[in-house]
Amino acid sequence: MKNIFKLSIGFLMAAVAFTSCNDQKSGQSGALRSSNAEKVYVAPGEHDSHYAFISGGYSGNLTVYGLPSGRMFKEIPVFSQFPTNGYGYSEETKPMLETSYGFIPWDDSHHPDISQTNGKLDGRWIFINGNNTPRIARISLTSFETEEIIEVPNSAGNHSSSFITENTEYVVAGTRFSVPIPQRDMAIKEYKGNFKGALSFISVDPEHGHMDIKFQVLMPGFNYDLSHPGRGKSHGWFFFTTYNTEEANTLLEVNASQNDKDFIAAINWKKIEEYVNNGGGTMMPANYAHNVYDEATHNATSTMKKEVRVVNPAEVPGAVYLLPTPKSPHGCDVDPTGEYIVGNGKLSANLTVHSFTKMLDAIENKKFDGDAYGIPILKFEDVLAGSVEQPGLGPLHTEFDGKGNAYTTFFISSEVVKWKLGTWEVIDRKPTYYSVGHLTIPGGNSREPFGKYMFAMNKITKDRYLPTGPEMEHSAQLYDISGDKMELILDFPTHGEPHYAAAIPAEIIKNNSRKIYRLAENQHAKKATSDADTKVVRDGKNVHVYMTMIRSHFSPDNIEGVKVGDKVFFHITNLEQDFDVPHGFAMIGANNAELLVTPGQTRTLTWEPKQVGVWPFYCTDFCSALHQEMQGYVRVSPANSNIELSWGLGEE
Ligand code: RUQ
Ligand code: CUA
Repeated sequence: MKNIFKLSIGFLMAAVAFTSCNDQKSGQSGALRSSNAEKVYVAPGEHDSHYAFISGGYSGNLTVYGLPSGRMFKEIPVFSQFPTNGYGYSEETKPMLETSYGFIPWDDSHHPDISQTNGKLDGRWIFINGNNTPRIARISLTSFETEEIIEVPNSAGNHSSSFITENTEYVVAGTRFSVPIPQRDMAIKEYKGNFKGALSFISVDPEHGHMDIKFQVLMPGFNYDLSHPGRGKSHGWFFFTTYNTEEANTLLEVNASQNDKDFIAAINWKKIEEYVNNGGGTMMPANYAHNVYDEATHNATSTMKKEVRVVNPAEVPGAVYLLPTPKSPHGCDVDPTGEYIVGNGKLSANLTVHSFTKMLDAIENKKFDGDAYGIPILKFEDVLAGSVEQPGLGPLHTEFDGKGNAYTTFFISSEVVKWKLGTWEVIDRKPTYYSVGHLTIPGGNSREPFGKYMFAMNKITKDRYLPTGPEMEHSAQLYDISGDKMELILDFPTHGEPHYAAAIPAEIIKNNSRKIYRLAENQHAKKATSDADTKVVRDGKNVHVYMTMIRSHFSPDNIEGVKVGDKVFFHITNLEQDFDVPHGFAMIGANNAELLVTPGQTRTLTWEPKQVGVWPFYCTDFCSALHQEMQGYVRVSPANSNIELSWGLGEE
């Protein structure tokens, strides 16, 4: 009684304190207002209105959240092995992580982007870049599985990626580090003038989504930081921010901050595409992996590609221009109309906005200010649309709400600032906790944003949550942006380091979500689609087990005749044809991970028994009342034993 009393008094006092605070500065404390709690409350059993796909950064993966609840639904493995379901461990998925450097079990993923048709999110696929070992992945938004990964040659630090054009003609990947192209042994201090930056245009097959590098533009040796497609009137162009136009190779924090202005590189990809379609460009020897997962065979294959088409900008006059942009710009964002190109100069006091119309005019009238390696530099004043004066410190990224407003994050002053396109006036600012990087508005990178929610992804968490040792998960903050002022309505933790995120209304995706794989359509060469198909076959030292799983047994569940030194391949098919009934498989002493096999799917785990004995396996996913009974044994005999292979289920 007493405690309840104390609690309610405390609550009242807090409520009073926050209300008065709100009156004074319409502030950050809004999160505690009960009307805000209602805004994010999704009652048990109800669904969220939006999906958010948040990059996992150094987890290498992609996480799926619901908005407005901030609940995490799934982690989709992309560039990293994922013991939770065996991705990158099973024989079927290992080829997804092949590269020209061999098998790579990890990457650093940054910028997810959802496929578009006519500049609108179509919800078919989501693309994301591997930053460290340059790769682009395509993930199906039907199965929520990674279906394809293509390595990007001639690239290093694949950061100005992966952004797509408005009909998903291309997914574009730009290099952060310039490097010798082709790679060769040379002195680092000879960087300037010799290294190059490759901007890769990867075509996407409109029906199946298959990726192919159409061409790479070999640019001067700057750092290409971020990029965005033109849209609407500027469709056909692509814009990249650059820094280190000084081409320094050491102590970049000083040496790459010398120039008053770096550039936004504007690439007329339509023009280059036409040139390439007419046979332009040069085929250059290369070596890069192209990994494709086939949903019908449940298998991935990896192919090494041996050449890539490169284009020198000098070969295609009128295709590449440089727009001077103050000081080491990071984000490069294009508004929904395609008219404004926002460059966020990290060290600049103002935000610079270029005009696409003025850019075309400056090109037409040759308003140049010299060139860099033959690429015309447009006159700053002649392309400038306007600037937002002193909006904050350390601008990073900008998104749009489709109502004529832009929202920019400021890392140093830890805030999101809302400003008006065209008048450049600041309308609102709200703090973020703390040191915000990217922000996302559903569809905020398309012609039709859904300007109801915005969330900020912060780099530093500190006291926002209960402490969890020296490392805290990063935090996101959700704002209601439907009114004039932004209102903070929720804090939620994220996983890894979210760089960008892509979000979309749930209706566009949820009805297409796959429920099962049809057994009748399973084309896996080693499937067993009924207990009658199960068998164990010896091929020299390789033993192939064709196994099935169904509530609540494996077939076979007893296997004898395996020997030390054998390599056992468990090819396991889940016979369930019911939504959300995976079974797991784990084998004692296996040097990899479990398998989580979804209904109708076949997966293979390799096990190399090292010790004589009788060794159990079991189902890892609590699938039924008799889940604990879902188990079996493999008898392992000495290498020289002559025990014949035998297997069975239900034999006494
Ligand atoms: S970055 S926090 Cu990798 Cu997109 Cu700007
Ligand atoms: Cu199958 Cu537990």
